Amino acid sequence: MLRLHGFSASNYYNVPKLAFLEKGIAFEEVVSYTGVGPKYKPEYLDKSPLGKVPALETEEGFISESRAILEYIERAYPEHPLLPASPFGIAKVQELSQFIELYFELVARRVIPNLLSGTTPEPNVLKDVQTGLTKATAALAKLSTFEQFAYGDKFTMADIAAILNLPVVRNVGKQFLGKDPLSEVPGLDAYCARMEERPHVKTIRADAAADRPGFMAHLKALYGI
Ligand SMILES: N[C@@H](CCC(=O)N[C@@H](CS)C(=O)NCC(=O)O)C(=O)O
Repeated sequence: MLRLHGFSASNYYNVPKLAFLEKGIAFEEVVSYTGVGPKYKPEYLDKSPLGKVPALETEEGFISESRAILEYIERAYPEHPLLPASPFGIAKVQELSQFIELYFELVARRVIPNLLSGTTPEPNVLKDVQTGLTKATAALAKLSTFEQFAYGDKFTMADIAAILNLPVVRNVGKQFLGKDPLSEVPGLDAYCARMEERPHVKTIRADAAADRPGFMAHLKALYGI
């Protein structure tokens, strides 16, 4: 059986996890928190070269990088597709997914250590984060109206990207920028509320909440934060 390594409080781990759930594919979860190295699970570096979560264990070997894992899942298990049929549709879903990851998640991620440790970000870092998120927020409405799904009339990988990454941006905005920048995107609040009603999204949220104390205890034990 496919074994997914990582932890449920991780948005990246939840990318393949939500894909498995939505596609109805059986998988096993193996808990590995971040911070692999000499003090914690050094063998994990053979699964994911930079020690990042998630890693997928298949009969042929390990795959790291959530995007590569998603592509593997989609090709190995074509039923209940998470991509449209047309080449153009596929490209648009990939475009939106990549946009969300590069220009929202990775920008907001710079201050996640502050969010987790309750510390104040460096002013220059915070300024960069604000500038990046403001630019991306204005551009997002050009890629999706969020009328039904993130792209088109079916649930796709773009919804997975939106569901898992945009809450991180909202949290960073509310905590450090004095507002949730995404509430300005037309249709997005209603879209997010609809997505939260999906049974598998509820599972992802419940598992993330249940995992958070374990993750925080791990951070304290490993890094003292
Ligand atoms: N590009 C990677 C990013 C994964 C990632 O950053 N995961 C975080 C947990 S949410 C992690 O493992 N961080 C530890 C580290 O970067 O050393 C992917 O898409 O899988």
